[in-house]
Amino acid sequence: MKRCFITGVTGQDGSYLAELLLDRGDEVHGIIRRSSSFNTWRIHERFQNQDGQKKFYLHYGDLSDGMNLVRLLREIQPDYIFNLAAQSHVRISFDIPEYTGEVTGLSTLRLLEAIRQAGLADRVRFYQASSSEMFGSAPPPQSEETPFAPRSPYACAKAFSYYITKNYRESYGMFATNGVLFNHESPRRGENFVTRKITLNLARIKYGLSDTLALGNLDARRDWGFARDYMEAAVLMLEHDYPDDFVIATGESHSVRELAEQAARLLDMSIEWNGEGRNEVGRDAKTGKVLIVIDPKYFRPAEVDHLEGDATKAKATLGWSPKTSFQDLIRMMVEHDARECSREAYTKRLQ
Ligand code: NAP
Ligand code: G4F
Repeated sequence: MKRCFITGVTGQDGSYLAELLLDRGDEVHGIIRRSSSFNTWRIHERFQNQDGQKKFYLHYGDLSDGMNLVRLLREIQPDYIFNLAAQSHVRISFDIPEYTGEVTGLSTLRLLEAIRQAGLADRVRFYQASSSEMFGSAPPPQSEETPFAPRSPYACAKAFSYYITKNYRESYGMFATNGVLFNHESPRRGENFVTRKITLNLARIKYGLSDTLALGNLDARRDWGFARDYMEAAVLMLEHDYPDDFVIATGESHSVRELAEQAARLLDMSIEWNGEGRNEVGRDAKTGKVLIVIDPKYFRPAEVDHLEGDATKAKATLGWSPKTSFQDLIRMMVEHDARECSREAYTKRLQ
């Protein structure tokens, strides 16, 4: 049984990771922020009614509060620390660059220092949620050997976190590992990331809950995997004999346009594209109705055009490989969102 400490437990990855660890019989401690709206929906249903077997504990905390982190680590004495907390939205990082640098970058240093202050540097295993966004404009396929070329305040902050994690490994001999994860999605993905935005909003259109979906760059390509598969990799990294840096990816990329077409097909709609640039629209081929429009507010000041990872090292060293295909992932998300929208449409009809 391992005692695990997760920052970002209320997020997509944190909720899958907590489940995986609890299912193995581990004890899980997560930090949650006091926020104006209740933000525990991903973990609320799953872990609230503890059955006596599951050891899940939530503590108030914030990555910007170092003293609190030291106190929590002293009290909890974790074996594993997973640092998943971040301002994780790339587009939004251009609006709040300083805040993103503080939370997504500097806070990793704060947590690593808290580990030292709590006297845990010799025994704790630390996982840093690094990101394929750090590769930025570097051409695909990207692997552990690819030099970083970050294109956003978010990616720059993640690069700082990556290097400081490596630095604490080299300077203090800490077991500190970077998981450099390519995009991973699920029905629990935040609604303003492009996969979920598409599956949810096309389902809303299908059930008459909205009219159109506004998107930005349709031609960006991403390597999209399933979040739970990727959290399995995070656990394997901390169970490995030594700390290191690992790329986690499917090795396959698709454009935003292909993603929208695939999601629409699963909802029995077929998209036909007309026009160019900002005037391009996606119409329902059967009815001619406009389903998708372009809104420049979703363009980024600097875009990452093509991410496609090479996870050969993780496969060879950790024995990890993705279990879920792109098609199955999008199907899972569309089915989830269609169910939710159908229920909402039914309730509206009754009112
Ligand atoms: P997410 O759903 O946006 O979750 C982010 C988490 O960080 C939330 O639990 C959030 O808490 C927490 N958080 C934000 N600021 C905090 C602060 N100041 N103090 C404490 N907690 C704070 O992100 P995700 O998709 O699960 O990703 C997890 C991590 O992996 C992130 O670091 C992300 O940058 C990185 N990553 C993600 C991907 C991906 O494709 N998903 C790929 C590579 C790397 P609240 O609920 O209170 O907001
Ligand atoms: O879904 P996205 O916002 O994800 P992005 O920027 O790749 O970042 C995600 O993956 C990273 C790993 O590489 C994580 F580190 C990060 O935390 C986050 O989880 O956008 C994907 C692509 C972009 O090229 C974007 O320009 O989709 C394009 N896009 C087109 N229309 C859109 C939209 N993105 C969003 N969010 N919303 C749109 O309307």
